[in-house]
Amino acid sequence: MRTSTRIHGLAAAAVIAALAQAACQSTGGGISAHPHRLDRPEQVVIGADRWSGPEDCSAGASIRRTDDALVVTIAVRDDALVGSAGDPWEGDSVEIYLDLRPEAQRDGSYASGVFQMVIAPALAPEAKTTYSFHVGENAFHIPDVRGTVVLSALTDGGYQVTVSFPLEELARTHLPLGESLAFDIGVNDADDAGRESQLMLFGTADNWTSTRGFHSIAP
Ligand SMILES: [Ca+2]
Ligand SMILES: [Ca+2]
Repeated sequence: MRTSTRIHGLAAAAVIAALAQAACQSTGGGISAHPHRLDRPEQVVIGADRWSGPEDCSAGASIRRTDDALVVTIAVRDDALVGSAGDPWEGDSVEIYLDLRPEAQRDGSYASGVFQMVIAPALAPEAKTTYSFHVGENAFHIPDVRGTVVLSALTDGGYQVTVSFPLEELARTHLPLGESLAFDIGVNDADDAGRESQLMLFGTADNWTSTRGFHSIAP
């Protein structure tokens, strides 16, 4: 039984990896292929005076549920790709915010069922995509959602990130995905050294400590 369970788990992981790979390749980094856009001045929540327009930094994002996973794809346009040796949000990177609590329990706080993920794309052939999970200011770093597949690829004029969370592990680590969830997407832009600006799809620069700006959808 044990062996069979493990094989089933590995097979599911392989399917999720294949889905993430397909999502990463299918859109080719095109922002316009995605329903959610980060390209308006009012979405610049950090460094408004340093953001020079969509060609400086903008993004398109989609979030969808498959049989086994919650898949988030973010295509970023950025005129200069710069990583960070320190905190990942100080370099070019994206942020995913998820609140899996039932709607009636979404009170703005970071509690069980809420987390943030920061993903820094691989900017050189030998580099690795790096990511970390965070939750609010009281418990800064939390365990990974096991089996999460994180891919990044350089595109014409930017990069693309695809993250596939296995539903089974989301439920084990946080809460089961219900009919709706609240989410947000952020993009950090460094063009020289350190973050110059941050765009947020729905919320504010306080997203890391308050869920009030998240947006509810039925994925
Ligand atoms: Ca830029
Ligand atoms: Ca940049």
